[in-house]
Amino acid sequence: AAGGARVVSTWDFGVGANQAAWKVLAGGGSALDAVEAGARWAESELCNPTVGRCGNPDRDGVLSLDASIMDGDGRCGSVAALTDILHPVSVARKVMENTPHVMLVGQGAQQFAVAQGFERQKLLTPAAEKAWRDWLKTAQYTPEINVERRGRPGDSSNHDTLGMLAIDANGRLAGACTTSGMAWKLHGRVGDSPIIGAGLYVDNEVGGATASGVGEEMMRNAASFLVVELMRQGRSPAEACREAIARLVRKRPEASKTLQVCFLALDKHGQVGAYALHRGFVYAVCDKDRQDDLRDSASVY
Ligand code: SD4
Repeated sequence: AAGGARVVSTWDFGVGANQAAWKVLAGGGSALDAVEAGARWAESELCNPTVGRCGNPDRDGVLSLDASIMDGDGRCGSVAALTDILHPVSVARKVMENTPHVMLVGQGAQQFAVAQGFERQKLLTPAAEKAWRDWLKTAQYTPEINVERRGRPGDSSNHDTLGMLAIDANGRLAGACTTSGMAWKLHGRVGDSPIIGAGLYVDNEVGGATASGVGEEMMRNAASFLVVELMRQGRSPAEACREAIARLVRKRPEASKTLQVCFLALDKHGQVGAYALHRGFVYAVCDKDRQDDLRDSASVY
């Protein structure tokens, strides 16, 4: 049933997320259901300091989650600065399906989630709270390149924001993005992940793109939209990602030396491409031939 279905995800924990999504695709399910399942896997996984319940909090010690979901037909939904709800991606899907809106934030998003049957629960883990207390000793906000990839002490796996794109057996595309954002961000800060066009964009006519890294850079450039539009003009997914990164470097040559930005794209034919500012970005590809393919992205630096 899976045919030409394929799912791709950011970072090495994308392998596990892809496998959760693949169960849906292999059963003939939709790309939309697949990316939701994959993102939910990442949100529950223990222990990822940049996604879901294990995420690091903001500088006030509050764990606030951002997520988005988009179908290739243009439907989309997102939540930002959501607290105490385990599955932001599923709340984003409810925003898409059960409201006339695209995005809900903060208290309103939580209120909506509870009204939709999601349970409120305390999410901040003792490890994240300890990391925050350690951070408070210096309280310096200087995002390090790929810092999340190193995971926590004693945690051998590497993680970061999950961006996922899928194409199903019927050639329909969908994407999802879920994150706890930049650790130690200002309370109320929203990143690119829940912003349609910045952290995620999908169009059945062309393909989809998603991003990871310092979200402010993607938001300045409507970056995922840019990658999709470059593909629309004929670039391959890899070329489109590379050109979007090149534009970022041209605009902010100094900042781009110290910040990480990573793009991942999938076109409507199932072709995959990626590009990053700095070395270290990896992405996972899963289809009927191979379910645990992990690839290194090319980069500028
Ligand atoms: C953000 N892009 O909130 C996300 C964070 C990320 O590794 O990808 N972190 O800016």
